[in-house]
Amino acid sequence: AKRLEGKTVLITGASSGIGRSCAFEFARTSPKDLKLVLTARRMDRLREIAAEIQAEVGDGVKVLPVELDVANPEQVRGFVARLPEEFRGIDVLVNNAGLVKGVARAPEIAEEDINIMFQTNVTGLINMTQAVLPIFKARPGGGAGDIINIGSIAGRDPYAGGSIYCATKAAVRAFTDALRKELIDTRIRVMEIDPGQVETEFSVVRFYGDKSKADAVYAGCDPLTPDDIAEVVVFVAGRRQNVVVADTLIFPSHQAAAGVMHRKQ
Ligand code: NDP
Ligand code: 8X3
Repeated sequence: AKRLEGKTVLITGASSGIGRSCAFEFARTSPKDLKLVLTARRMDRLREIAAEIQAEVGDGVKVLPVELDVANPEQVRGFVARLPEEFRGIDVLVNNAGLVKGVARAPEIAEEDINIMFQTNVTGLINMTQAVLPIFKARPGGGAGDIINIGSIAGRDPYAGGSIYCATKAAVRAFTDALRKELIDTRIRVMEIDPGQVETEFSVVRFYGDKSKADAVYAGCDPLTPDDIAEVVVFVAGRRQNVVVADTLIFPSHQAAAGVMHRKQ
């Protein structure tokens, strides 16, 4: 907890699921002195989450909800400069915003779905990283700060009906690994956390709002909760500065690959 004291943490996609859980987990782990910048498109959700966090942990944590569409490069470009000065010294960037659309096979995938997945999961994550890196690089000794990218088992184990989503997460992995190499002469830690099956709004988004199709994904399974992933995110951010938890893969116990899932009958 001490290692996170005084830090400013920026989370993308904090309005739901893993990002929301990360906000709570950082606040609970470092309730005395922490700043949280929570971003997503849905401001009403972010405001509620900010109020809930504040009610739970009090004034030691300052929470700033900010509307940000990571798929909009212009919004991302101006984002850091628009932050109030007390929130600008970002120490930890959690690149979590992401989504999947549909289960179509390659010939049938809608162009719109291809674009939104790449613009959010890949270009958005890259643009956010570019927006925040100058703050990290300005620190003494070549720079310091944490970039925590949320990848997926889908980036390592591509499956039928997920070609685009899997390709976006493979791209995240390649970008993460290359960036870690580029920043080898700094104290900037570039880390990736790859969840397996987590029950969030992810499948509701995948099935365009059809809750019954989303629920079927988790039928007979005991998926991870977003809090399970948030605990790992906060763990890696809280290690001694010289410790880089570069790469993590997290499954629920019934899962052993993207499509290897034991279901109760
Ligand atoms: P949720 O749908 O619950 O949350 C996704 C978050 O991303 C929301 O807060 C949403 O906010 C935000 N988001 C989506 N598009 C944008 C955008 N253009 N700009 C800003 N924010 C955006 O899903 P999860 O919590 O499961 O997903 C979080 C991450 O975890 C994603 O990167 C996903 O790929 C990854 N992941 C999920 C797994 C799972 O099984 N659930 C497994 C492995 C990885 P809003 O709509 O308000 O903008
Ligand atoms: C989410 C996991 O396997 O449903 O990234 O695509 S999967």
